[in-house]
Amino acid sequence: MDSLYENSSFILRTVASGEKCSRYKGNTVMQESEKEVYLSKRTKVLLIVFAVCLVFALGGLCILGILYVRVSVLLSAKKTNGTNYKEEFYVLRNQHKKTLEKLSRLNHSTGCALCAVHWIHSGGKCYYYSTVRMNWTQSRDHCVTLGGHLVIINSKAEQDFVTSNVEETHWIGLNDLDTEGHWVWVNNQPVSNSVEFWKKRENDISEPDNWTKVHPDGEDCASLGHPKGETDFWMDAYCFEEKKFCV
Ligand SMILES: *[C@@H]1O[C@H](CO)[C@@H](O)[C@H](O)[C@H]1NC(C)=O
Ligand SMILES: *[C@@H]1O[C@H](CO)[C@@H](O)[C@H](O)[C@H]1NC(C)=O
Ligand SMILES: *[C@@H]1O[C@H](CO)[C@@H](O)[C@H](O)[C@H]1NC(C)=O
Ligand SMILES: *[C@@H]1O[C@H](CO)[C@@H](O)[C@H](O)[C@H]1NC(C)=O
Ligand SMILES: [Ca+2]
Ligand SMILES: [Ca+2]
Repeated sequence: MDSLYENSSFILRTVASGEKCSRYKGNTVMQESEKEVYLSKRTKVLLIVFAVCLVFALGGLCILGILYVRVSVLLSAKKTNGTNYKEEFYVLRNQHKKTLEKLSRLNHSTGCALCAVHWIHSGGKCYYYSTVRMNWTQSRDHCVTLGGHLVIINSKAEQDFVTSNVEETHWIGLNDLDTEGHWVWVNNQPVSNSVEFWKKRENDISEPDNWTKVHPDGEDCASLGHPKGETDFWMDAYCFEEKKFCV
């Protein structure tokens, strides 16, 4: 009995332990199925997240594509615009160059005036005859403010042109203020022996005569003619005299 009891208890115990075991086994089975459910849920979530990401990525790509197309359209428009302006610029620059060449040819060949208003064109130079009278230094300085200088006569043609337009004595850009008897132009060039138009007198002293009868300092400034008489030759005169002038 005792042993039976013992046995039975053992059986019971084994049953109990078996139960435990089976319960345990059942537990593990349940856990595994839960795991499966859990895993599939996770997969679903992951899939959804992935899908959402995909949608977003596709949307982004679409937007990028649209932007790219727009920008490339704008860029190509600008490019054609730019090349158009470039071509236009080259055409205009060419025209400008040709016009300048034509002008310069006109300037040198014909006597076509390209001088400011009230200035007279001759031989590629512009001349201006003053309407006011000033002493020589004033005249010289005034010419500079007009953008020129007192006239410098370099040829017979120029002498003829300049004197053809004057009816009274005018200052020219010639003086011997620095060194008596050494006549220089306002550009510091000395008078050429071959190009000078001093008044010559057959039986009397020729110009420049440094006349001292009116003023003891003598005459140091050159003019066309004198206050009474011809104007187509040079004479030295008193620098303080007021005369018209050519520029
Ligand atoms: C060129 O540019 C001008 C000024 O930016 C604009 O008005 C014009 O529409 C453009 N032309 C083309 C063909 O893009
Ligand atoms: C024409 O000649 C004048 C006088 O020499 C000069 O000042 C002017 O610049 C010239 N004009 C052209 C277009 O060459
Ligand atoms: C001109 O006159 C001045 C003043 O009398 C005198 O100093 C000078 O030597 C004269 N020049 C000539 C070339 O006679
Ligand atoms: C010329 O005139 C100015 C202004 O009236 C005067 O200051 C200057 O001394 C004069 N020069 C001569 C050489 O007379
Ligand atoms: Ca003199
Ligand atoms: Ca004189």
